[in-house]
Parts: sequence; structure tokens; C-alpha cells
Amino acid sequence: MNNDIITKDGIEKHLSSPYPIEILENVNSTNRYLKKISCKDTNEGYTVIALQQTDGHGRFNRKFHSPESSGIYMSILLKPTITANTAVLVTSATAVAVCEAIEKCCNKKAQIKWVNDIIINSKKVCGILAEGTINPESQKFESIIVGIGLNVYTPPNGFAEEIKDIAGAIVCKEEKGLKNKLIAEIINRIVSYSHNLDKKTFLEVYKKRNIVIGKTVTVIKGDIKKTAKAIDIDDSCRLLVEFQDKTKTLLDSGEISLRL
Ligand code: BT5
Repeated sequence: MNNDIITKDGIEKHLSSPYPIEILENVNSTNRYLKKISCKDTNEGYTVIALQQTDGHGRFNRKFHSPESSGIYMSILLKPTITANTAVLVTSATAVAVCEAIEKCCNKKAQIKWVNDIIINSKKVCGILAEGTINPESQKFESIIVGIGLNVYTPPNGFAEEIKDIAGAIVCKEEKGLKNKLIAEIINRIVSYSHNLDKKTFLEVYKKRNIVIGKTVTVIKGDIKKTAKAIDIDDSCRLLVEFQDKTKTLLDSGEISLRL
């Protein structure tokens, strides 16, 4: 991992537009950092990347393991003109962007587990966390920060005990310049998709790459767990599930578990 170093120049040469990039050695969380520094005047596409996070987090404040140098931990500032109830589209568009970038740079087949996990060979290699600020008057987003954590390589001491059965790395052999290329390819695609969220160009790909459709899943709501079959994903990226008593419901976020 000492040969694949993240650098500004290395990223910039693959970017389709000159998005501002900031690289930090170490931070609690790139999402939290970007939230603090972003304001009305911060440009869209502003990206913060950390070599390590001490308090990386996922949804419901769960820990996202972010060890030094084996992964990419990045947050991108977006300013899409969407309302609160379409925010899930940012997460889905990001999932598609990440899969496409992985395939282009690493030639690996990447799939999506609704809503926000990227899977390779049945292991989670990436998690996405989108967090937005809403203008109370317009009910539209002022900005959305999209955080992406990728396990590019297996950490030198292996994955932590609590994730070792579910986590995987994108590649097994170190490649010089790979992280820079991946970062740039992800930024290029996310900014482009986020300008066209209403056209939902990514939606068909999102569905095709999703591994949950047709599978038996456990729907988790608080302490309640119910078995259901995942039937479809609708145009708002909601998951249609059918419970054992044949009742159906559309899940718009929340939690399902699926044995991979
Ligand atoms: C996520 O949440 O997977 C979203 C993770 C987003 C992380 C990025 S890194 C840059 C930015 N800054 C942040 O602070 N966050 C974002 P969720 O779906 O809630 O999944 C969390 C669960 O994934 C944990 O409870 C573990 O089971 C598992 N997990 C934690 N670390 C992992 C890792 N490195 N690889 C694979 N799985 C992991």
C-alpha cells in the first residue's frame, strides 16, 4: 500500500473538471469535516479525502472502519435541486457511480445491496452515507454531502474482528496510482449524475446491479424483524417487499439484512 499514494496531482489529471480537492492525513470523519467548512460559497464538487478516519461513521451512527492507507475515505459536496423526499436518489446515483468507477479502474464486477452497500464476491467493499441540509422555506436541499468509504486493499493486519466476515477488498494486488484514478472517476460520475437526478438515467443500472431483487430478506424496524421477499425497486428507489402473509410494502430507507 506504500506504492499507491493519494496525491492531488494524481487525482486532478483524471478529473473531467477542476473540482477543488483537499487531502487530509487524518480526520475524525470527512463528512463531519466537510459539513463544518462548507458554506454557500463552497464550490460544488469540493472533495475532502482522508488517509485515515478516527471516527468514520455510517447510517444510524454505526462505525465505519477506516484504517490507514488501505482504503479511500472521501466526501463530496453536491448542490442538486431536489426536494427532501427524493434524497435517496443521491445515494443510489452514487452507488451506480462507484460501481462504474470500480469496473473501469479494476475490471471487477461490482453489485449493489439496496440501499447503500457495494458488493464484490459477496463482500461489502464500500459504504455510502449522504447527509443533506434543507432550506426550511423551499424544502429543497442547500447542499448534500456524500461520504464514500472504500476498502481498496485488505488492511495490513486484516479487517477488524467485528467485520471480518462481511468486509472485502476491491483488489488484492497493489497498483500504483489506482486510488487516485478511482477517486477521480467517482467524482466525475457523481457530479454528472447529480445534475440529472430528475432524469433518473442511473435508475435502470441501479436496479440491474442490485442483488436483493428476488431474494428473501429480513426487514428490520427497531426491534422487530420480519421475513419478506424483495420484489422490485420503484422509480423512487424504494424497495417493494412481500411479507409471508402476502401483504406488500414499499421501504424507502431503513434496514434489511440479506445473507450473501
Ligand atoms: C455505511 O453505513 O456503510 C456508510 C459508510 C460511509 C463511510 C464514509 S467514509 C467517508 C465518510 N465519512 C464518514 O464518517 N462516513 C463516510 P451502514 O450501511 O450503516 O453500514 C455500517 C456497517 O458496515 C457497520 O455496522 C459494519 O457492519 C459495516 N462496516 C463497517 N466498516 C466497514 C468496512 N470498512 N468495510 C465493510 N463493512 C464495514
